[in-house]
Amino acid sequence: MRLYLINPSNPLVSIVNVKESRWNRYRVWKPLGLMVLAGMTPPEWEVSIVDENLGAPDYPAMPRPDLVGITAFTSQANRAYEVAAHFRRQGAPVVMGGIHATMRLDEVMERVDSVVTGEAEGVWRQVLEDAKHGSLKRRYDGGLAEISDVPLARHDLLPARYAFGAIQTTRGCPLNCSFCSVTTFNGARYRQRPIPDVVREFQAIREKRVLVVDDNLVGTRPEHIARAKDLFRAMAQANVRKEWVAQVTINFADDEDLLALAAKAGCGGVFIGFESPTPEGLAEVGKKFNLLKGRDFRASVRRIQRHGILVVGSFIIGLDVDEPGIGRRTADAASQYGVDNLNTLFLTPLPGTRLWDQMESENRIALSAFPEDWRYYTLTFPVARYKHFSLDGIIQEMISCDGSFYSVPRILRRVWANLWRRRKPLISLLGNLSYRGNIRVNCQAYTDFKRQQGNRLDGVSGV
Ligand code: B12
Ligand code: SF4
Repeated sequence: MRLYLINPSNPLVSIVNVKESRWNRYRVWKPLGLMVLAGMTPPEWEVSIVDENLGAPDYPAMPRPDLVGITAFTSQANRAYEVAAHFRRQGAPVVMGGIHATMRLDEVMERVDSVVTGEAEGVWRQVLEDAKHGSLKRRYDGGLAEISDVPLARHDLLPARYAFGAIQTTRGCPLNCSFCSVTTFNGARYRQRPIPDVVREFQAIREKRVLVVDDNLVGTRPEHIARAKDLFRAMAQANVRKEWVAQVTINFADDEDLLALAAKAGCGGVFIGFESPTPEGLAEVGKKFNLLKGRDFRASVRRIQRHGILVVGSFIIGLDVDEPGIGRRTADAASQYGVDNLNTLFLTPLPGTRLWDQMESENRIALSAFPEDWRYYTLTFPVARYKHFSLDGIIQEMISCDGSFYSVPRILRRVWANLWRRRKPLISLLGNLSYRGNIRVNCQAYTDFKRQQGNRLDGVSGV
């Protein structure tokens, strides 16, 4: 039995070609969901994972499979449907799962033979059994998996062309920010995989560097933090020898022991969602958590960095409380907090979020010719009607934000500070130059976006 598991590309995101430059290896990330599915697939199935981000293969030249499984974030949905159509024309059954299939069930049902909603651990073997007997059901609902059932992912199946391996140690998030789909999809209960499984899986990863995909590696409550400490101790004890990066909330900074243990276990950098430079912005997205205990962001960031851990800050622009000048204000706040890199995104209504429900009810979703328009739901294009900005206005805010944070004097100041503190100055320089290089690519993307979508968006001038 032959199974293809496919991660479709979005050409607006997958502009990198790994063969062209070794540096591009740092911009493609492994499709862990498919590696987990492969980890649950019985040996009678011959499994191949196709990651189109490494280049789409010549599907017609490949042997006809007995089953095709496709994953997709919303931004990959168009391409997912193209790939599904190809295999269905060949007569191969197609099953789709993942976040988009779960949030847009009816749309996906029309385009594939079977849909798996939710986490797949509880139903995947049944799907394979049914496929083997030609009796696939139209829908399987995995709901939330028993966390101890999450298998070791198949880290051996993808080619050695990625800079980072990938692993997941927890699922779920209680914070339910308005723009985020994680609480709806993975639940509000924070679930932690057994520590021995995680350590064993780290040891099975060949790459030296690893992305921990958890939405919040350390969690928010004392018992979550205690478990994170146990995990880091176990990793250090087992000498896993990986340098890893992870997403955390700002409370990571509040516990010196936690920071020291994380650094000892190999933590090289963290992504933190600051979301907005204003308390009003944090209230709007529902992340007042960031402000608990009278938070001093600069001091928090410095505490993390003192352990040799780089901090990438993420912000959103286009909130209802944002006014002209928000781009510059965000860059200034990020510089003041002292983050090593800044990643700013457009407020984007993603299906299944509270923001989607709100914007849809207020008729504020500007790019809504679905499924075609999903390719713009990358958070790097303005797809909605923003309260205080025209389409051009919000793009200019983004350009001003990136231009200001990644100006040559600011980059030099950051690199100099890292040199002075002996804190990975070369990585800091390369990271900053890579983000600065992206500004040109982004500007070209905005120009193309306005050329292609300009007519449809002419009337978009705020709410
Ligand atoms: C790692 C990650 C990335 C990596 C992607 C690596 C990769 N190629 O997969 C990177 C950094 C590249 C990335 C990029 C983006 N991401 Co992202 N990312 C994540 C993150 C944190 C973890 C995903 C993961 O690996 N989970 C672990 C695996 C095991 O879980 P899973 O993929 O959900 O798979 C399970 C089930 O869904 C199901 N399943 C999945 N696929 C399939 C297929 C079949 C056939 C079946 C049966 C079942 C099945 O089975 C699996 C086991 O239970 C999620 C948050 C989250 N918790 O999901 C956001 C998330 C998926 N990303 C999100 C977004 C918005 C993006 C971006 C658009 C924007 C951005 N800048 O972040 C880009 C777009 C990339 C693109 N190509 O278009 C949103 C997506 C929402 C949506 N509706 O699409 C999420 C949910 C975060 C959020 N804030 O809401 N991301
Ligand atoms: S943005 Fe982060 S903190 Fe907020 S709900 Fe999503 S995963 Fe949780």
